[in-house]
Amino acid sequence: MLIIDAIQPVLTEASGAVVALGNFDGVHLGHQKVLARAREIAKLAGRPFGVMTFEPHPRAVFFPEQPPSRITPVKTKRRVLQQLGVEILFEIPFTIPFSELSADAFIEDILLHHFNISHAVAGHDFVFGHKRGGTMKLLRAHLPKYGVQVSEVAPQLDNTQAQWSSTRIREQLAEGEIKAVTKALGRFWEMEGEVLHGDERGAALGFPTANLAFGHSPDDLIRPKFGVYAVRVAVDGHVLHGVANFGTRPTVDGKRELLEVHAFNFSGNLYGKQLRVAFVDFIRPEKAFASLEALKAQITEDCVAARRLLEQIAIR
Ligand code: RBF
Ligand code: MG
Repeated sequence: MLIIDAIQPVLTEASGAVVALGNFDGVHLGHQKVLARAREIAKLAGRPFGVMTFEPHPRAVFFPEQPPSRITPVKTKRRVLQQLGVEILFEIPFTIPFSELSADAFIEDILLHHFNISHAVAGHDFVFGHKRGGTMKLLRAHLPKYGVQVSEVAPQLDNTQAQWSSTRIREQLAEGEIKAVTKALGRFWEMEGEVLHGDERGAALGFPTANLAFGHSPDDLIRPKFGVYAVRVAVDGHVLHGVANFGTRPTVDGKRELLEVHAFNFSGNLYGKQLRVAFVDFIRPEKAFASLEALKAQITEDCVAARRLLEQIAIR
């Protein structure tokens, strides 16, 4: 996958692409329909399959005081797009000055002049340009004059007739509704990062953990509900099963948010490694225990619950 992260005339290999347009945070099933359509059109036309998106997420630029809300950080989004067969990723740097570009200028300067697309594909509700003034209708009014086609993808509904939505996925993560999130994404939601040096207290408790911390800039990863989860951990190309706590550890007077992962049947050292932690199911909310003994007893039960939940996944 070729990543173009500047607004400049593209090289021949990226020219004439069939391009899906959108933010695609989460790359959920609704997004995947738009991507599948673009891929199909590209294949039939013998053109490159492209995606155009904006980085950082526009809401991080417009509302920097809001808490982090990314479902898929840029690294995850790129990986998922690549797995979906995307050949050219047009990753437009999103800034306030860029946001002031009119919808007409976006069409003429960016889509036509710089990126020279051959076909635009987007969801019915895609909007772009200054004050969200550009719509699918505007694309249809202008692009065909230049021989560029426009395809609109109808709303994709789940089994409750609701539209797949990034906003709803954010709410579900905040509520610990992991099954619903998995369904909407068509894969497990993940937190990923480098393992920190811990305080070894977990090992003293009998449950050594690998700990990940997450930043607080506006474009950082969204925080799921504080609590305990059954997880699958990818590290060094291996997959481990485990249990994880996301929260501040009120029992030991923790302050900052951490994801603490206890992997089953594993005794190696994970410090400094890159971990991808897939959330399989929610077990219980985090809480303050009266003693470390009480916490330890609860973690023992959490492990039993996690193993059972992970076994169910394995046989399906
Ligand atoms: N800490 C809490 O204060 N409350 C909890 O409910 C809690 N649950 C945990 C569940 C699991 C499966 C794990 C691995 C840790 C949990 N912790 C919890 C964090 C625990 O306090 C921490 O791992 C040790 O203090 C070592 O830092
Ligand atoms: Mg949408």
